[in-house]
Amino acid sequence: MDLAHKKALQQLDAAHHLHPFNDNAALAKKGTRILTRGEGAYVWDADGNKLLDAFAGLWCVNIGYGRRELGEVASRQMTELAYYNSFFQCTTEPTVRLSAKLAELCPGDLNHVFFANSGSEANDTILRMVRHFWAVQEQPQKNIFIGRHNGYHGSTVAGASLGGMKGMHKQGGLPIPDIHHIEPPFWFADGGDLSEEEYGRLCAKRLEDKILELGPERVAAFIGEPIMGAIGVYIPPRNYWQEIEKICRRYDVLLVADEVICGFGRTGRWFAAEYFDFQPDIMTLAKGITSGYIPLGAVMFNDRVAGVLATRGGELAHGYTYSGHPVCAAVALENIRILEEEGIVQRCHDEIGPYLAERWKTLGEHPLVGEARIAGMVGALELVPAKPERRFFDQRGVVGARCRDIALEEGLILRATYDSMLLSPPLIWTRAQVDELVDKAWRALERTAPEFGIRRAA
Ligand code: PXG
Repeated sequence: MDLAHKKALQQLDAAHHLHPFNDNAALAKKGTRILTRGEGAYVWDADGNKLLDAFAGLWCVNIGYGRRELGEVASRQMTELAYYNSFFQCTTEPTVRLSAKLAELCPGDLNHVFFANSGSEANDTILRMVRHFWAVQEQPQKNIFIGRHNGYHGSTVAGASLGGMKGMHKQGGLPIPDIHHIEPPFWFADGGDLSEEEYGRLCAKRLEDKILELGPERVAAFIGEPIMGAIGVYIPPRNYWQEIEKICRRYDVLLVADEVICGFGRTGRWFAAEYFDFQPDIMTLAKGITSGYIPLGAVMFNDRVAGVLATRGGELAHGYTYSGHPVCAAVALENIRILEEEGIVQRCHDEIGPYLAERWKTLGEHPLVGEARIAGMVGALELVPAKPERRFFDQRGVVGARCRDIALEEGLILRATYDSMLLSPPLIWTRAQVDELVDKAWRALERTAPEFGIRRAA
């Protein structure tokens, strides 16, 4: 793209487009980065830079960029039947097929689906569906959701309320009533000298304490990301989710796993519920369900919830124009076909995941890195001022942002949350791309460290 064309687009963007989660005044001055093309593991920007995308867009491009098959099925479906709704007792073939496919893929008896267009909408659906589930069983007071501080469940009113991002709560009068939060597991900051198992039990106990404080007859559901993504890839102790599951069963609290980031292979298993070996009653899906090629979200729910809704629920007064959109469903089916037939999830589990983990951990040897954590194909580097102390920089986020910018100059897209450098690549990476990541990330660390008075490795 020539410079004049790029500048013209940037000016129009600055004049007319409010970007999500952005300081828009600063962005307008600097000029938006315009992406023009994607192929496999790489994207290109308007200046012609080829960038290794270690973040899969926004945790979503699981099969990588540029798979023509997805465009082809979308085109075919748009030509055949571009749209029909699933209201009015109607449906379409791709939507039916996707429902059955999801029921087959999801663990246990998560055999039922409600379609939305995003993870946020799916979580809004869950809030209403769960409260309705208890209300029709003569327990309308059992309406409290417990989430976690710093959790992320989307940007809609319910999604942002279920999430525990303080900055989001400040805007728009959130959280809405009857949503509470507990501290999440984050061993690096909070684990002290506890063993992984002790720490896992302690963190799960926070849920039990909160349920008892509120009264089990008031608590409808607990919602959490199996691995917390946006806040910085917090990977819980191995036993955490099993302990959480026991507590939910003990007090008859529904267990909701928000698998928007973790689903569709991110951990080397189809779902993180399998990675951590627990069984949710409800699951939120989005992102990897279509590898981000087209918007789609879904709520998976189990036979128990479905049974109550079917026998006592009456009409669920809830639905989106595009619930079960046939084009989105066709694209999701094709995405899942590729993941299955090309053995992509299995390969992450058996081969590329372990290789990525081994190489990612070597970055932990850098003086700027306090912890290199990873689970399957999702990880983080925690940048610290004084290794081996597990302590943050006084002003959080400055070093991380600088490291991210330098990585970009090196041709690598990493995301920074505060001073955690986040990794979530497409699942189709080769060993050569893992090596390229580690080389570029190491160079970024080497260039970042001295700017903040921290020594280089070499
Ligand atoms: N749940 C989880 C766990 C998510 O990560 C959502 C729900 C909401 O999905 P939608 O499709 O409505 O965006 C998400 C989304 C970030 C970032 O900065 C993360 C997300 C979205 C935007 C930014 O890491 N995750």
